[in-house]
Amino acid sequence: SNVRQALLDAFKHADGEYISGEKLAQTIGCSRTAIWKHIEELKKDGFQVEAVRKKGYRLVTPSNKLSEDEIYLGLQTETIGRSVYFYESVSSTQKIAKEYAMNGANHGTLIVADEQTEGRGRMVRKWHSPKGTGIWASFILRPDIQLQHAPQLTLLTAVAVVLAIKDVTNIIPEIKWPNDILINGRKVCGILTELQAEEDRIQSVIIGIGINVNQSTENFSDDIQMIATSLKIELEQTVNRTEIIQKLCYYLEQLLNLYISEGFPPIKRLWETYAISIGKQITARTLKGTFEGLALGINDEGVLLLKQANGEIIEILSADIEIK
Ligand code: BTX
Repeated sequence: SNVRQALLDAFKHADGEYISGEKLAQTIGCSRTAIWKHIEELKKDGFQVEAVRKKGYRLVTPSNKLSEDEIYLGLQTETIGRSVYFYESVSSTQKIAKEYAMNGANHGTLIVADEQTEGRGRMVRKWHSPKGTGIWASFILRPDIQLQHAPQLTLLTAVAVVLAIKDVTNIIPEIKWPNDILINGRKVCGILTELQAEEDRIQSVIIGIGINVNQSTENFSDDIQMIATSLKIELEQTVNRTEIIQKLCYYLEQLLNLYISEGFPPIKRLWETYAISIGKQITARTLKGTFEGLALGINDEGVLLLKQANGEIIEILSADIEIK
């Protein structure tokens, strides 16, 4: 509601200081009883509000719950994330996003869930998405680009994720081509890009992003415990998911604007800044077979160039990469 949003805004501006009920009522333009009622509701929703006689109210910590209100509040964008839909639990945000896209959802629409029961990776792999700990999000984009350029959006998204994590935590993650974001060699985020096209025109691109934020090691299932990490594990403190989502929206919008106006080269340069696989000996497992060689870099299409032992340079469109 409006009062609720105004209240959150006021607390945000107060920056952890007390504000009296009277002042709140005045600024927001409602009764003190209404303020009290809305504060009770915030508490029910997991916000920690402290009330002290003669001082007033204070938001102790931003809640670590996700909500449409909170995401919307600190958003610094014009399109990305402006329409945001939050779900407590879904099968997969990709599936929901596809339904929204088919029903005409705007460019920039964001679907976020607190839990996914059937989170997916590439090639029908599973994506572990336990409740209350990560960011399980899908963005609907409607970029005016050619079909064959769509993989560039995965690389663009990887850069946006890196910058968002860097801003909030000061950790600088690394990108492993094409879609893994690693910290200390372990996967903190995966990106899944799916297209809906008619002939060679893109109807929509659904970009799925899974970021491990507040998991502890025990929260990871046995099969991924050795390969996965979370921001909390790396930083040794809880990280606010809403802030990461807001930054992610911000950088996605900035980078998309840059991409639309100047093409892929500036995105490629940024991507290369954070990429780890380049210049290394790698093994690439593709649907067509396994290839080994030196990763030379990516070309202007975002395709990985691999120099084999015999000197032949091959293009890798999609693969799982192992760095030696
Ligand atoms: P991927 O195929 O590159 O990676 C999948 C592999 O990563 C799995 O086989 C497993 O080994 C490992 N893995 C699974 N869960 C995790 C995890 N939480 N952290 C680290 N490693 C893990 C990557 O695919 C693309 C993932 C996209 C996920 C988002 S979440 C929102 C959206 N909805 C949805 O269903 N998928 C996307």
